[in-house]
Amino acid sequence: MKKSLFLYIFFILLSRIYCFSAAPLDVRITNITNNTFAISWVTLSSCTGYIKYGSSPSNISNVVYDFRGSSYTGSTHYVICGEEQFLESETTYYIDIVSNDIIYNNGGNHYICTTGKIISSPPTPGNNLYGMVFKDANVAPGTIMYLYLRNPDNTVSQVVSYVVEDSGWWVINAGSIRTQDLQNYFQLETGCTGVVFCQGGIDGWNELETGIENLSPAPDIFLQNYETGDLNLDRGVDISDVILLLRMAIQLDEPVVAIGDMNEDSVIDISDVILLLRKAIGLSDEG
Ligand SMILES: [Ca+2]
Ligand SMILES: [Ca+2]
Repeated sequence: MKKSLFLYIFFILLSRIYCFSAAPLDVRITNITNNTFAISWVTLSSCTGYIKYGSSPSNISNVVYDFRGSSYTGSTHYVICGEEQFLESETTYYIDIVSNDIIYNNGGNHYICTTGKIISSPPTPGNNLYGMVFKDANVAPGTIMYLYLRNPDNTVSQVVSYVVEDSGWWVINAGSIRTQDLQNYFQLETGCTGVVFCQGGIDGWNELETGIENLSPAPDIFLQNYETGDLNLDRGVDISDVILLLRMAIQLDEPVVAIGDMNEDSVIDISDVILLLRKAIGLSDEG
């Protein structure tokens, strides 16, 4: 029964003609103000990317490109909406991602962002939180930093983000971070911590939680590799990773050897798929 279910899932997914390596992974909407937001995602292969958005699901036609330009290609993607577009406050926007010219509409539901209200008072000037991100001995530009703040009473802020610069630095001003419901600026209490997640796509990830006083500057952050076999970069190995690897093994998708090569022979083939399937269903191959 289990076996036939797997075969059925494989058949359904293999019959899709689109390329999974362009599919947006870890899509996040951050930096929401009354008139801007950022939407970011990663892809397994180097892709072009832009968004289409509109204030109604039936009219998603406005285009915004990656902030690095319309000709940018890469595996981390970051679009800032509202700097050159006019967005209304407290308004819901519907967003589709276009990756390598394929439209991804979140399974028909679209990605959704509701802008915040206009806060009448200006933000109190806050500390800059800043630091550097590395991959091994080199800086890791293009890594997307996500950060939120947590007070000792467990109230948390909205999530803000920043793309690591060519120099390796990131910087976020703590003063303009809003509360989670976007209704006001977040008031730091004594003992506030910052929770950081670094998304480097196939270059890896890392996370850090520390007192906010330790974020000016933050300790250097080194990207660590995703677990071998975790092809959808969700920090776990399951059957959806096996399907991705199978597609690579039979050349429906671009192989990602760095993550998918289970037996470390520098190629992706069906023996890797079998090893990953065993891992995914809990038949450990260790020992
Ligand atoms: Ca996974
Ligand atoms: Ca292999």
